[in-house]
Amino acid sequence: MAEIPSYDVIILGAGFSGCSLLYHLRKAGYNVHIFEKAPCVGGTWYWNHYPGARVDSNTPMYELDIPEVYNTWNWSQRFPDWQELREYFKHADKVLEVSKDTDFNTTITDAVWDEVSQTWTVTAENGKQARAKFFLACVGFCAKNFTPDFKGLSKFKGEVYHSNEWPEGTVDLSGRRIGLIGTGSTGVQITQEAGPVCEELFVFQRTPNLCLHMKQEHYDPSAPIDKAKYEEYFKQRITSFGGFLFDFLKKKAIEDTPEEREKLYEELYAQGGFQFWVANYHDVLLDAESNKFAYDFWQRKVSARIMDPKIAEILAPKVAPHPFGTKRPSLEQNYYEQFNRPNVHVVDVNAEPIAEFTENGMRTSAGEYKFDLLILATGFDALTGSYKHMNIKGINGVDLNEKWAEKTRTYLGMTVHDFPNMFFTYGPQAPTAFSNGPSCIQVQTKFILDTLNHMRDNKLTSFNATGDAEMEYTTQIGEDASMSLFPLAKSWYMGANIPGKAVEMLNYIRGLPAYVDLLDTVEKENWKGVDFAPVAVAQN
Ligand code: NA7
Repeated sequence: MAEIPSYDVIILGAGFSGCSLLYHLRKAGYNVHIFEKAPCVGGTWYWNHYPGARVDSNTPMYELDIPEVYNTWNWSQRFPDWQELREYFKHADKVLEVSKDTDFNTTITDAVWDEVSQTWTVTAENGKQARAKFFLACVGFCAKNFTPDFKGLSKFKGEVYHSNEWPEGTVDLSGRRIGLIGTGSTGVQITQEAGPVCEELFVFQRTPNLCLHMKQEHYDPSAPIDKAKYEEYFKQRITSFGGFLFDFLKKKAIEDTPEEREKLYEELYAQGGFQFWVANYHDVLLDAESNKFAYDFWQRKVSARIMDPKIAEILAPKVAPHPFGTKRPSLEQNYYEQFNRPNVHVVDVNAEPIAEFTENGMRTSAGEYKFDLLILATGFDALTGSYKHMNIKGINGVDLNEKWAEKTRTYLGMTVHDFPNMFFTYGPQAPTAFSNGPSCIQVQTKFILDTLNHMRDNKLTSFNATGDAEMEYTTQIGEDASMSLFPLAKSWYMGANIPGKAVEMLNYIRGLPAYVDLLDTVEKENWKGVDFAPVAVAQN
């Protein structure tokens, strides 16, 4: 075998997870190397820079729990935009020297486990190879774009961009005639930017987004901040369901009078952010009646902001399109007001389905809409899709994507049976979609570090989650979902946004504290569900 660089740990991706793991593993004495497709550190915030791109998790909770980074960084916004997030990652890189141990512009296509040497070999598109004992896939949960198979799309003569492949530099939206497909958080953010400056904007909506008010705040970056409190914040954030400093109430909605509920909803709504979602009554995502109370409040609030009642009925219908919060509610600043402008139109593609694209726009069953810029805010093959461009092969050449084709199976949302010494972070069957990213990553980083240290201390060569543990964990994910309202929405949480993809809960829905307890128990019980014995070489 030709000599190729060899490390203790190879990480794919230099976003929050990659930076967190690099920092902690390096500190523990491991020799770590990152491969990153982008030209710089930043993960999702390198790729997402369409007009208005902004995080929906609030600072200072949306950041790494690394003192060297947070002690030397102050945010200027409660919900930073992509420009500030890119600056943050530049800063993190400078402080942590991530670049020193990273190959940028390098897309790994293959990762193959070798039974004899008990190592992973990764191969990049450019032919570069490397080997390591541990392989950590930190590729993010929204890494594979989704563009629906629209009839005649190639006929369209104007510019076309998927939000996730936005060209560097600005595409000026001023004076443009824009067609925008999709009303997830991306579509909402783009609408807010385009509405005030474009000539005309057609927003093609399939499902209304039940958006919450962002309540943006701007901070004075030079104002003194008590960073001494941060260590406590980071401990506290992993004790709440969503990885924030707020949490669900202990009671059910029905335990309060209508007046008490109204008062609470008003307070939560006024706070802005995700409070109305994950600091609500604890049964809001489990009980249809509790959910309806919340939805009805939301509908009244939002429809009052839209001047035309017909448009209000499309954007905030009296009957909920799905239970509130079972598809991701986005945060908005003035989204609904855009539709009070004469140049901004919502087109309900359920009432008038998309027929085909034309040279000058798109035809629905009701007629042709003309525009010169088409924005596809049509989302991602979320969670499992992030691995689809890679051949990840475990014991006996078993292929990860083939294994997951019919049903996703993991242990702890971080490992897969027969893929020894491999972890993935912030991915399928973890609290990913319901957790503030850096909080979930904080928890997973600790578990990965503890596992590697356990193996080093005990001179163990490889670990492999057992098939039984994987089956039990995966079954539990499905059972939990069936007791909730989530299956009632066609969402990427359930893989239901991608035609042909298995519809199944792809997230751990018990919340971050339960996940922390589970990982602690696994460790205390000597890594229950994991075999550390050397894996047998295939006999056939
Ligand atoms: P999302 O949230 O997946 O939104 C995609 C949008 O595109 C959504 O409104 C979809 O409607 C719409 N869509 C997808 N396919 C079609 C077709 N064929 N016709 C019409 N409309 C379609 O992606 P985002 O980029 O906004 O956000 C992704 C995540 O990034 C976000 O949740 C945050 O966690 C950060 P649908 O709702 O499926 O009816």
